[in-house]
Amino acid sequence: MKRWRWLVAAAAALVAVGAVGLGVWPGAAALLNVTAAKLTTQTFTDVVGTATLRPNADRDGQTHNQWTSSSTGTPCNSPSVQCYTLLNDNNANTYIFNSNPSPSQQAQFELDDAPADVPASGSPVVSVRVSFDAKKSGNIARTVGATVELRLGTNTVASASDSDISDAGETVTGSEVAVPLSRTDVNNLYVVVTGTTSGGGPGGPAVLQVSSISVQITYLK
Ligand SMILES: [Ca+2]
Ligand SMILES: [Ca+2]
Ligand SMILES: [Ca+2]
Repeated sequence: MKRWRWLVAAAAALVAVGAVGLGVWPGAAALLNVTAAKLTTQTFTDVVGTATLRPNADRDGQTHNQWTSSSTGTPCNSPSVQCYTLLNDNNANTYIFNSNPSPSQQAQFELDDAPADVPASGSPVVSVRVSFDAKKSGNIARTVGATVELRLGTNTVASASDSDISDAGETVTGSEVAVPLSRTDVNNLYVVVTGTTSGGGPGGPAVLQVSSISVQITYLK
């Protein structure tokens, strides 16, 4: 009985990855052939793996980025301020924030490397999905938006975005994107956080808070 549940779950995961791949990625046919071949030779539970990558280092060095640490109240680009720790601690009360955010004000973070069971050859990672938690504070009569882009070099691989972040706080999850990535590609992924401000009215600036960032990867073992 237990074994059948594993089989059904594994088959569903493969169909999901394949369906996304067919729509977006030209190599989807090859992927489906590879997964079909694995199905005949491997245990079903070994075919697909998932992992969550979280920020593990500040990336923007001394760049003037206008983002501030909630724990120290100092700019993320100040020496010795480690803003990434606020984004991977599973604590909504710790965050980076930007008063009156605009798209030119980026905060960048490195991500965890691929887990040990991601194969070292080929392009085992087949899809990625970006999520983050954000909240609006300050002058909530204004509208703030937030975007987290997943980048490899100068290319944006995937993103999550919401043009109207609520003052109650919300989780923003991007689309699952089918993309072939090598293990080295995964190790080099990083995220870029930006915001927008629109609307007006009296009062001070609106504040965008980002308290968590995660990237889910799906790979073939
Ligand atoms: Ca946090
Ligand atoms: Ca929203
Ligand atoms: Ca990395």
